[in-house]
Amino acid sequence: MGDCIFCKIVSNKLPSHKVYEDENTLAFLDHNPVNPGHTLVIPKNHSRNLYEIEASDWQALMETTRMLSSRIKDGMSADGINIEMNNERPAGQVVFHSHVHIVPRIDDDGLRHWPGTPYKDGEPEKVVEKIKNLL
Ligand code: DGP
Repeated sequence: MGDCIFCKIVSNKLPSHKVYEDENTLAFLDHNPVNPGHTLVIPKNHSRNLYEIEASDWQALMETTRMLSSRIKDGMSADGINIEMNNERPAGQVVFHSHVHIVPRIDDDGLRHWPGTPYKDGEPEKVVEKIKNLL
C-alpha cells in the first residue's frame, strides 16, 4: 500500500528497530513505548485491521505474538504482558495496517485498564442475543 508507514517499514523504506522477522510477519519496537520493549507485530501483507485481515495472516500474527510475548517478558524482566489490538478510530487505531501491541508491564507502572460498568438487570441476556443472532 503506497502511503502505509508499516508497509514502508516492511520494505525497509522507513527505518525500525526489528525484533523478529519471518516469511509472513515482522515485529519491531513501538517508537512511543508504554514501557521499554513495547513491540508491534504486523503481518507483512497489508490489511487495514481485524475486519480485513486474511485468516492465514491472522494465524501467523497470533503465533508470532504468542512466541514473542514470553521472550519479551523475560528479556525485559517484566512482571506481566498486555496484548492489544486497536480496530478503527473509536478503539484507538491510529495506523491503519493490522498490528498487535505487546506491552511489557512492570508492577505499579501506572498504566490503568479501562473502567467497567456493571450490567443492569436483564441487559446481559439482550446483549448475548444480539451477538448470537449473528453466529
Ligand atoms: P495504534 O493506536 O494501535 O494504531 O498504534 C500505533 C502505534 O504505532 C503507536 O503506539 C505508535 C506506533 N508508531 C506509529 N508510527 C510509527 C513508526 O513510524 N515507527 C514505529 N516504530 N512505531 C510507530
